[in-house]
Amino acid sequence: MTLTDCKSLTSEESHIRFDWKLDEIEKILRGPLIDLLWQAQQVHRNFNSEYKVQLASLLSVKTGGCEEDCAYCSQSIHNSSDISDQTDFDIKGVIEQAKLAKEAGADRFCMGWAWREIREGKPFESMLQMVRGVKSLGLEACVTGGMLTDQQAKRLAEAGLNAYNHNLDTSPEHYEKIISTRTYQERLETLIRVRAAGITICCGGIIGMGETTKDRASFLKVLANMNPHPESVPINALVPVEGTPLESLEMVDPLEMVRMVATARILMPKSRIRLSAGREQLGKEAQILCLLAGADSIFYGDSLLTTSNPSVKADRELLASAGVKVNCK
Ligand code: SAM
Ligand code: DTB
Ligand code: SF4
Repeated sequence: MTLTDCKSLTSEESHIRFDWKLDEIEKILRGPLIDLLWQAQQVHRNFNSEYKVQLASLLSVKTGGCEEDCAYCSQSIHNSSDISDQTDFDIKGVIEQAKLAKEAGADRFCMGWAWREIREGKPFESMLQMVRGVKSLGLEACVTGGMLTDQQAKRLAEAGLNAYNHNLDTSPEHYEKIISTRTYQERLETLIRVRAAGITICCGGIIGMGETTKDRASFLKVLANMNPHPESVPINALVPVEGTPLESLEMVDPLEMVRMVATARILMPKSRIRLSAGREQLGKEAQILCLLAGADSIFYGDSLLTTSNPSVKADRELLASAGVKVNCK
């Protein structure tokens, strides 16, 4: 498939592939933006019957105090960001937040736990009850909580969990410059456990952490050669947080986000590509270009985990000005 061919996809080209080569991906990622956008749009429309944006709201259930040393993260004990440890075992309170998210129009409710792995006992039992509560509202439920055991994955599946978010964050090559306390291989094994339990995978990463274009291609290669592809792929732009080793990095060029989204769309035609952290810094026009490039999900709600997100009102206006429909069920 060449990027400069402005034609419709043939049936051969419409096959979903799991054997992408690094140089092919790099060529797509670096290609003329105008052709990249065209190609991504064709793939998107060819594989997805309607253009609808999924709205996923986020809530941090356990905030801060995390043992991992992710260089971008405000919640790591290795960093000196001003985030106080806080755990919310108040199941009713969490369900109440989910209800508000649903009333504001969300499809999916994602709950975050800042820790290395899911803890047995009260924390895990509360997590299961939260998942059941979110599901009872008719929302999709997603959890992100680090590593888990096969048994925990099974119990989450039984509670009705739709998706588990566990990011690879960057390329295998760049990874060790960002995190030392957990290996890439451990992340891949967690994803296999989630998949084996019958829960869909939400797996993506961050750009703007000092990686090269080749690193971005290499990161996308790992995702695109998973069979099946992750059902959701969050693409975050680094939000540089004070007190983290990456605090003084500059915000990534918005067009780099457009390129990442478009390439992810071409490689993983049916996955939900979520335009994630960093949207406040992107501006309206770049976000619309990302939608055009095939982003079909956003985090929706005034806050992410510890940083802010565009307001619900601003997002309603954005989606209306782009003329896209929301809600996926
Ligand atoms: N502790 C769990 C884990 O790491 O799997 C879940 C929470 S963690 C905060 C979820 C993801 O948020 C990270 O993997 C990373 O991709 C993204 N993230 C965290 N801080 C970020 C930042 N400052 N800018 C952009 N993305 C960020
Ligand atoms: C993902 O890829 N991005 C979300 C979600 N998964 C959990 C988190 C973004 C966090 C941004 C920084 C913060 O708010 O702390
Ligand atoms: Fe912990 Fe997740 Fe933050 Fe890493 S990204 S420090 S694992 S909360």
